[in-house]
Amino acid sequence: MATIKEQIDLIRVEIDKTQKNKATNAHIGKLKAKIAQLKIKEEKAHAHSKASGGGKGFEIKKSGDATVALVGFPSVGKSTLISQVTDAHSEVAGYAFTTLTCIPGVMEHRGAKIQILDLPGLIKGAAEGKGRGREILNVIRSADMVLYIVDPFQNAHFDVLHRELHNAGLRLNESRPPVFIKRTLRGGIDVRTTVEQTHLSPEEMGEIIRSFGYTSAIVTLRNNTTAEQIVDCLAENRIYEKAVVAINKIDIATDEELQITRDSLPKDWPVMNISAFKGTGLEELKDFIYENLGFMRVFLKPQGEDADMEEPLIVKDDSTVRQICNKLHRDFVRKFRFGKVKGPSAKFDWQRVGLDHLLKDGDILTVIVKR
Ligand SMILES: Nc1nc2c(ncn2[C@@H]2O[C@H](COP(=O)(O)OP(=O)(O)OP(=O)(O)O)[C@@H](O)[C@H]2O)c(=O)[nH]1
Ligand SMILES: [Mg+2]
Repeated sequence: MATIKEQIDLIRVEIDKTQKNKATNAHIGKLKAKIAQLKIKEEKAHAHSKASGGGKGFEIKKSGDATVALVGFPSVGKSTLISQVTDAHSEVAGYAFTTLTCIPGVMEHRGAKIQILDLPGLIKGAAEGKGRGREILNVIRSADMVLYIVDPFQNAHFDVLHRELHNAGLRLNESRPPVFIKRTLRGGIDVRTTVEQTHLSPEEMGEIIRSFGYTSAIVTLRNNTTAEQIVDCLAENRIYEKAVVAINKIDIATDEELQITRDSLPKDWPVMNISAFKGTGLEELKDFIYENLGFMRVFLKPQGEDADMEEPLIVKDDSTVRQICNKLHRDFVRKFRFGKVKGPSAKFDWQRVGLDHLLKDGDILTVIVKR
């Protein structure tokens, strides 16, 4: 009997051998659904062996306003970088696998405290637990953003890594597919769509959905949906995360080598060039990280006092008054009466707002709570 991993590998080989076109889309979808199920089985088996004394995860305490995970092959310069931009010191050396555990550091920039995690060079097979891969992947999954470090002399590695993260359920710079599946008691698989479906027929969708144990469900589709998107919606371990890339070692790469590396990366991803060793581009990198994390500043004005214009609260740029309240004090949401806002999100100065009011960068906020 083949192990779960061998079964998954066999299916992957079959997917790779299958020509990708309209006629094979449903077949590939079924194979991917099968992989998703085998992985759920594998995770369960692993959790079981862990409970009986298996491997231990990296103990990482999240801190600061956001967490960024450094991801890259061995020797691309991850530790060199973290030692330059944070207060942490991580050993640097010219051989692979210098870093064996997760080393956290804090980078302070524009009022935000950003936790950066140095990780061992992730390698192929990590999703199956190779080279502490499972622990590394768990740290990446819980981060707010991935910062890929790419070495221009081994740029083929990006694809290998990216695929590894994809196999582990990480969807980087992708949005959650607009697919909604609701289990019902009877009626079979009822597909309702607002756009024309060219990838799969309703029967083919039904087959994938039934393979996840549903007999009746209402499926609502708002885009031309692929088999993989349906599987992503049904598999529970998908994580949608932001990712950016820094091409390192520009001090020893030619313009041509840098261009080739850039061309090997996804066209619409944020990318910049640095030399961690020489310190080139590192201030720009801090801005780049800050901006891609999507932060904004909210200034607080306690009732009857002046606003604190020195130390804004650093929050995600889609935050509402509720999120600010949660950050200030655990009782604030329960005791909330109303907020008052002056600034870009207010229609006029000191507009009265509720918990669901969306704030904007530079707002000044007063929160009024019940006594
Ligand atoms: N020329 C040059 N060398 C660099 C640069 N950044 C790192 N290096 C060198 O690359 C080698 C590996 O650097 P590390 O920072 O240890 O790499 P790592 O990614 O942490 O490697 P692992 O911990 O093994 O995964 C060291 O010899 C560094 O001095 C750079 O910007 N330019
Ligand atoms: Mg290292």
